[in-house]
Amino acid sequence: MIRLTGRARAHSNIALVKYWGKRDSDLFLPMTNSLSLTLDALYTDTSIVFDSELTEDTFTLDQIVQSKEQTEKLTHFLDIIRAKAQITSKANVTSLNFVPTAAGLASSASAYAALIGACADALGWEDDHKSLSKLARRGSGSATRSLFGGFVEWDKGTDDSTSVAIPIDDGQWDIGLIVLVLNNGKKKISSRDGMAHTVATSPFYENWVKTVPSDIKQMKAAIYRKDIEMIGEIAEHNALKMHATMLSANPPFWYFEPATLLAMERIRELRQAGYPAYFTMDAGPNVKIICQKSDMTAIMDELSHFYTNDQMITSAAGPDMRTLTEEEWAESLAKKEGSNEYSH
Ligand code: 2P0
Repeated sequence: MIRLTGRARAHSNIALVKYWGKRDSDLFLPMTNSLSLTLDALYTDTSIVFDSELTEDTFTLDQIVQSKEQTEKLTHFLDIIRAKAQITSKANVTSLNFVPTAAGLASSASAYAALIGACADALGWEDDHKSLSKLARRGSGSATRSLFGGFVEWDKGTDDSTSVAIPIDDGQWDIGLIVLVLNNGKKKISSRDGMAHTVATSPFYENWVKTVPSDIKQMKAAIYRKDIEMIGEIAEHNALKMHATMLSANPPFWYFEPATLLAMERIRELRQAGYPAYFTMDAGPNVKIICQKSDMTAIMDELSHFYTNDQMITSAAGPDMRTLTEEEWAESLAKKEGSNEYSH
């Protein structure tokens, strides 16, 4: 019997210049570069055991054994890893999502970044985050960026070996993000389907592709200058451009809900009140506020008329993916079991 065990933690990320569309859906090569901020507050811990005696892969998420269908994507990903490692053993995968109560924010980004970290740990691979980001990409595009902390660019590259994440800045300065949880239900259209439909049918899509390079360039200059107004303005414009490609798809679709639009208005009001605060939205109704870390408490105060404390999750920039010791994994399990503060 051969058993190989590994464990890792990776944090979620929010794109400030979005990834929306693939040019190769098998290799997950994106149409454009994207750029994100990794979040300290949201992460996934994953443990994997490759075991030569197993007959199939199993996947347990937040202490619930997942169905065969729910395990399919994971198996597809593990097949890529097994081929690279030249092994055939099936695996038991256990993941814990650390996302504050009822946030509905579990992300495939932290999931696949933690999984590739755990695989590398189990297989004794050299800890090369860049190479691991390429492999995480094969599980989910946004996972490419979650290998690194702070601000991260995903270079679209020219092929499998060059489509990779690049750390830009550690984000350890006065920038933070508040996630406004407006609806924690499961989204109606997956990002994967939504982006494929947009690429295929939106007449605006080619303009999206044309304008992203300049958003990336300006965003990098803004980060370099730690210019929060400029970061926020580019991020808002970029998010709305992405959502406009969905409104112009045929048939059209959108992730916004009335509460989303209201939140956008309220963030504009925050700006009028003097806070540099900007919004961005992904493939769902929740709104993320980009702001100064030092303003987060005051902004939460202002917004407390409209939202409960549970609906506002504050985060600073998060760290790189890292492996976990056996003790740290045991602590995570205990935290999950013992705490009401976290749920799935
Ligand atoms: C992003 N999103 O850049 C964009 C913005 C959603 C909107 O990456 O098909 O779950 O697994 O590559 O990574 C969500 O897409 O899609 C996403 P796949 P993924 O964060």
